[in-house]
Amino acid sequence: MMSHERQFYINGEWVDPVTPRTMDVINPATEEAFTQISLGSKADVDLAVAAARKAFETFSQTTRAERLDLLKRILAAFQARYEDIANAITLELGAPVTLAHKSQAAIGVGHLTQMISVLETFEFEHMQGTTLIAKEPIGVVGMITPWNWPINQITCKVCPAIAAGCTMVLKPSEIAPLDAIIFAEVMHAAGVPPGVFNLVNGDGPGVGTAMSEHPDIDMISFTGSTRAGILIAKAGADTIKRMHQELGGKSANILLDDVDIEAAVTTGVVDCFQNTGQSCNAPTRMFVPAQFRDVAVGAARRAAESIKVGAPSDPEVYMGPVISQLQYDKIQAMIQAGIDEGATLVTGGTGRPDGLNRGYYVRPTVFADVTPDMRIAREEIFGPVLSILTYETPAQVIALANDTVYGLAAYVQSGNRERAQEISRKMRSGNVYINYPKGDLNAPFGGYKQSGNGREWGQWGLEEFLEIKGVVGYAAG
Ligand code: TXE
Repeated sequence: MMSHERQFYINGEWVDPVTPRTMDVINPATEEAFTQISLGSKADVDLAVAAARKAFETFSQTTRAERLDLLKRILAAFQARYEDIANAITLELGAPVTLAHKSQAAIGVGHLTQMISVLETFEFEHMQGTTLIAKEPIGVVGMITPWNWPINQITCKVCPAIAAGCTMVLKPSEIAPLDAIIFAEVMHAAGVPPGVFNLVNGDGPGVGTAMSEHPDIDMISFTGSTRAGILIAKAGADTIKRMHQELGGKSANILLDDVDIEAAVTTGVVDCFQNTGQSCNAPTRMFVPAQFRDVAVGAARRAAESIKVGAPSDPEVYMGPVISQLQYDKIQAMIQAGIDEGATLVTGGTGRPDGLNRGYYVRPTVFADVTPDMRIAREEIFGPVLSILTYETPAQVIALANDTVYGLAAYVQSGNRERAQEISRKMRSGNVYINYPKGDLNAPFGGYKQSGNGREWGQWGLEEFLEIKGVVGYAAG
């Protein structure tokens, strides 16, 4: 194993925690601890923030060319450790090797590449008459990230922060911290100046709260549960920090009556169960025209039953275990709630899939005849559980899709692009995906309503890390 697992990366060096405290890291496929990390405290956060504050003095003054060069070096160093990062994500998250290599690690390269191209042409300042409008780095950023797409969430915060000229302290999820430790090694290998990037491992109440309250942190960029997002916002309120938050979701997938139902349902199921259903924008509420209910249910059953569930080391496996005992129990309770509330269990259900008695494996589960008031239609489950609802008219499905406290993503499937476009404009969500498109890393990513504040990815992500200054009278009038 790596030698840095029990250390933190502060001011360009690997250091021991101020007060030793360790936690086991569990492999969700075996339920066994395979290593330990250190959990930090406020004292470690103070050291990291002081280093970041000091480094900001010089890093904020670097040129675009210098930061471009740095991002290119980070990209090269990341590619050199690509296999290690993918393997770490398989070990700690239980992500199947194919997903870990082709999606989880790949998106890190995607964000780095995208940010290099954004930074090449981004306009940091312009004149508005005689007034200068200048966009400047916000300062020291605290980054708190979750475990479900760990390197995605780290890189989509770190890349724009570097591009902006910010310095940072990262606290990754304590249950999937290894990829972040390797990422810190990548930053070191790339020659990131001391103090620009710092890593402190720890839990939410300890390190997370210390960061949220810290008077020398100018902004928190957080991805995780709405529950933690509320606590972080409250803890940060006294210091008027900027709060960027990417929180939960309960995304609708609207199938219009002009679509190939069989195909649209099949892709909807496969997308919903990607990463074992542990994605904030998973299309978990599938809306089908009432007349196609039976066709849709049949297609969903076939799609769910053909998904290969098993050991993450098997390249043929699509669905590995969920991350933890806690998530496993939560998902089991939600499946039971669906049964108790009278939804039709189409396939799956509680308990482990046949033959998988060890590891946090969940059965790919589809419910039909779900009504909008049921818990499985309202709450984020974060597991492989799909709810199928029916509707009669386009106006009704728009209202149903928007009837949620969340507003992260919506999906629309139609044979008629104009109809899909019209619906996309009526969705109260930060993202809409029409006809299962290829991803766009320069599209803004983030939520309306209780799914969060602010946007990530590409130029939109970069804007988040900038203050705007107006210098009136900059030019002679
Ligand atoms: O997330 P937490 P959990 C949702 C999903 C899932 C649920 C629980 O519904 O079932 O969250 O997952 C840090 N102050 N999402 O409990 O607790 C924590 O240490 C500061 C949605 O694992 O939100 C970790 O680094 N920080 C999601 C990070 O927050 C705190 C991704 C996320 O952990 C904190 C993951 C506190 N008080 C889960 N409490 C998405 N939006 O993609 C926790 N943390």
